[in-house]
Amino acid sequence: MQLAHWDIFCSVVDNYGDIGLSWRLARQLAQEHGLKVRLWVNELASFHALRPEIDTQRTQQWLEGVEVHLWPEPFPEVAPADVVIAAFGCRLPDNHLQAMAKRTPAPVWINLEYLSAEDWVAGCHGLPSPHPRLPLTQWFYFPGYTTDLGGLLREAGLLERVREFQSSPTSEAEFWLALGLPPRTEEELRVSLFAYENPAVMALLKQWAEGAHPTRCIVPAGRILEGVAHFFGRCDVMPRQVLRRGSLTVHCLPMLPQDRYDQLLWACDWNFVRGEDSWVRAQWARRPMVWQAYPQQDGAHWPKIEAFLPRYLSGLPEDCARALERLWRAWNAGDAQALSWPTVATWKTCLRAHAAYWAEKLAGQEDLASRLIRFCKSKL
Ligand code: TRH
Repeated sequence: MQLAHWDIFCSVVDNYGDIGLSWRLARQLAQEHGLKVRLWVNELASFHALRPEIDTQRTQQWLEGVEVHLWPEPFPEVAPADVVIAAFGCRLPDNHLQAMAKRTPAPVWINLEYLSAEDWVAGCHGLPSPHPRLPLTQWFYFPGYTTDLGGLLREAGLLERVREFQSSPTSEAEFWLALGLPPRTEEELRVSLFAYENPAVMALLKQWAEGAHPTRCIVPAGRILEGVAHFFGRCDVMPRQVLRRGSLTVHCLPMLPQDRYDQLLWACDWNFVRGEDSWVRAQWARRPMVWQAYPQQDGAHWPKIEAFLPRYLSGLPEDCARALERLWRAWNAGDAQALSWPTVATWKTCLRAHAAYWAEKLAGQEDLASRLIRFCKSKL
């Protein structure tokens, strides 16, 4: 088979998105396309947080058909694969680049970039970047929302599984039970909260606490927990702790295995997500979401928000779109004054229908893994 062997290199800098995405891609290439995939990761602790089956003491192991390697330093002499993916522009070991250059034919070398809805991305997707010294070309590959870009990660049958889960009261009830949460009541709102530190979290929790309807907020372990603890007058909170104030109940959970976290997004009425991978997953979840972009010091994340908002809001009634936009902006700016949950909450039904429409519309496009394979074949 052409291009049967793939290497994915992932350098975990901080957070979970890099390994979260690399893992999903590796698994999909192996399971759905029958490819032999090696995933090289420079540290296994983050991977273990998403996939507890990963043994952090082992330098080589198998998971769901993917050969997972701790990316050692120095890098051993390893025969390069047919396709080499440097996830998010990570730097490949020099000796491996040299081995790639000696190989005939040279591997198709991909720089898998971050997702952005900005216009400039279309001009860069698919561009070559020749190595300054070696006879090798790296290709820029940008995920994206339009057919001229690299697509979004989506496993086969994903939307069908989401729809089935959401239309089955038994699946949902079993899910909550397994998490140790009570069954949902008719009037209750369930929200998942995954976010970076955010000064506006106090205002958000206060608005839920003062709301007319009960809100149950599920918070997997992470950077927002300290703010949640402060709201309840505590220094910290423990996984499994349940906190109550007014109409609000908060369930603090340990970090969930990735597939289970995906289901949490399917099961909640609203999802607060961040970064890249949970943001994409929230879009597949067919439920309204609030996205916190990965904050960058120079404000480089704002153009990403500005580019995505009009795309996502298109088709919504004007007042509804503006209410959601204000909430997203306030959340990303950490602006407690500007944050108005009650205004957005009045649009609940409309926003839910829109989220389902958005997911179905996106799913009409070819997924990232299939497009990437076609792209690599075209570079042979
Ligand atoms: O962890 P993140 O903040 O990652 C970010 C982004 O990838 C960003 O682009 C990058 O530049 C920056 O890190 C350094 O958010 P993200 O992308 O949503 O990744 C989180 C992963 O964690 C995702 O795969 C879902 C997974 N997850 C679980 O498996 N269990 C959980 O309980 C939670 C909350 C998340």
